[in-house]
Amino acid sequence: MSEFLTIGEPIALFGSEEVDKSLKDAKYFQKFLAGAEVNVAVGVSRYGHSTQYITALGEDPFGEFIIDQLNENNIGTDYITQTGDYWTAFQLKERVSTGDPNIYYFRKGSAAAHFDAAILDEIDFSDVKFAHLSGIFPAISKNALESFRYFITLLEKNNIRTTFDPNLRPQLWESTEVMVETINELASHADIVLPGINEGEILMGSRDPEAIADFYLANGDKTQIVIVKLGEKGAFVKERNGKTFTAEGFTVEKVVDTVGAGDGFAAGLISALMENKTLEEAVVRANATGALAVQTPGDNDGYPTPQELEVFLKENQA
Ligand code: KDG
Repeated sequence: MSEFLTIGEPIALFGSEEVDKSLKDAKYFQKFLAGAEVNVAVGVSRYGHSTQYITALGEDPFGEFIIDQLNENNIGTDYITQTGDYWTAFQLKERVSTGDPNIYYFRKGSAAAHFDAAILDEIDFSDVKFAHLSGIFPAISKNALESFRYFITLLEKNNIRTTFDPNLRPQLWESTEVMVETINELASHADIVLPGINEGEILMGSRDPEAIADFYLANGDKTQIVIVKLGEKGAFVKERNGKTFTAEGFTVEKVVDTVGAGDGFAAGLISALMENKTLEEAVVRANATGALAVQTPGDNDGYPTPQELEVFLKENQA
């Protein structure tokens, strides 16, 4: 029994320790737990909430590494299956001094791509307050997409509140058209949709945050809130009742790695809403978690505990 659930593909990440060196020349790497949805689970768990992470892993060293990492982060593994037939995914990441790093995936045909949806029927939804969904898991295989759709029907049947982050990964989809159509259809099932401003442009053709929000409010009757992530500028929020606000981002002195900031944003938002904070407070926590995330080399190693968040807000809030 857990307050929070998510489904995804976890990845063993090897991040280069050498700044601005291509992977061809880099020699030294650090190993981390990665994967957009598992990042969110790490963030929510670090804020003190019980979580379960749903996936399939290989019976291999990376699968074992991921189980160890989930245990260390207090993330439940009740709905994880392991198979000797397929490998656990991994990825290599360059380190850059500015902008987003290049990432190379080794995930095609992975254990998660062969996820067996039968495990979804074993989920105990009784204490679940929130589920987080992202556009990555449904992109990794046709089987994962079908399992994802089935998971959505179970969430709807059990009246579970959901967030959906499009997390566009064009290299995982057969075409941009299929990606856009599928992501927007999946988004229509979410209570809260969390597009980034660049993603909004690809998904509905505008960089105007309010136009993006209006698009997702019209896209699905179920959607009550759209939060457009504006990077270091913070986030624009629009609710179904027409209320809008912008929450300013936090200034970060040194950005080490931008990957994982969006997942940290989701973790901050979800954890705060589970604690019955107001939407405004939740978006401040979301921005703060994203700002802390970019100051460390892994995806999720910068996500704070409640005490660390308090210190950060004290030092950084006007
Ligand atoms: O959001 C972070 C993810 O991009 C990273 O951890 C790897 O899940 C991943 C992906 O598919 O990009």
